[in-house]
Amino acid sequence: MSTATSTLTVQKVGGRLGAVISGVRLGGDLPAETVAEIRAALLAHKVVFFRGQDHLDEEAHEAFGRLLGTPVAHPTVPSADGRYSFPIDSDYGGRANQWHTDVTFVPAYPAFSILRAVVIPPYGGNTLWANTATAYENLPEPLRALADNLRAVHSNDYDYAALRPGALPEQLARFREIFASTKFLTEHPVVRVHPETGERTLLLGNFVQRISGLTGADSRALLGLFQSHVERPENTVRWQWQVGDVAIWDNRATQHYGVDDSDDHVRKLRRVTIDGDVPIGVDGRSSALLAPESVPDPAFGIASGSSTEEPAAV
Ligand SMILES: O=C(O)CCC(=O)C(=O)O
Ligand SMILES: [Fe+2]
Repeated sequence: MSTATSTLTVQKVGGRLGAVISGVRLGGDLPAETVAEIRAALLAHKVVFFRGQDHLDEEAHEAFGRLLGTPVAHPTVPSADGRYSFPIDSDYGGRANQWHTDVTFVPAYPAFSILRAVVIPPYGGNTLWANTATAYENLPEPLRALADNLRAVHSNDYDYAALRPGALPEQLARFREIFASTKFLTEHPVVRVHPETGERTLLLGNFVQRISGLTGADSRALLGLFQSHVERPENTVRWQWQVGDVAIWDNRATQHYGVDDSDDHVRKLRRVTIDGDVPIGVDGRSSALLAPESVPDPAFGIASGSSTEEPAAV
């Protein structure tokens, strides 16, 4: 399917999600009408791809991001160069080969991520995305009803060492000292009502530790069950990167997975994340920060007091 709009062409690449947008040079100076078209395509297709955006540097990448919202820093990984742009770099052992939604260990996790390919290996290193709205929609009714009533605890303090048996000691140290320097625990509804489209989405992924109120064994069984519906091949799209590609995903309606199959070849991407709001479940209840009790950075909706949402911190 291809739809021509005033300036852009949007071409679906997967049945459930994914579209290539052509006819646009991304940057901070796009007209509001073009930004509105990109945003509409992004909400409809969940992940959109742009080829040939080699002109973008860190600054222009961020400037384009500002057209979609406010860029946010990672809650625990400090920026080396004072930018919001975050490196996804094979040199740092940075492999994202777990199904996840970005930064769900804080309440108001990012709405969008914008990933730009800088160095791409000669083979492998594709990224997969899954549609968490169709994953929910295609569940049998009794499972949808069950999911609607569950909440789950997400944390950045996941079992990194066990997931990476080959990790070097310095990579494990980096994980502990940086990524998990502040241990966040956030309870989210398992079904999030999308704030812009109203769709119900499954809010899971690798930061989930357990389902609230269940034993570890019951949690694992149910998480495996729901997650298997997210990961079904029909529910995913796969992107083979070229240098200069940009992918933008709706982080509230997708999970993604960076395939770690390019051996020791260098792979470098940069990611800019755009702020999101605190999720709300089908019962109207918001997500809640369980730990830490006070955090300095209000950018993730984790500072209590001034928010109009239900207090996030408990
Ligand atoms: O390396 C990849 O393909 C995915 C990286 C990732 O998870 C992200 O940019 O959020
Ligand atoms: Fe990610």
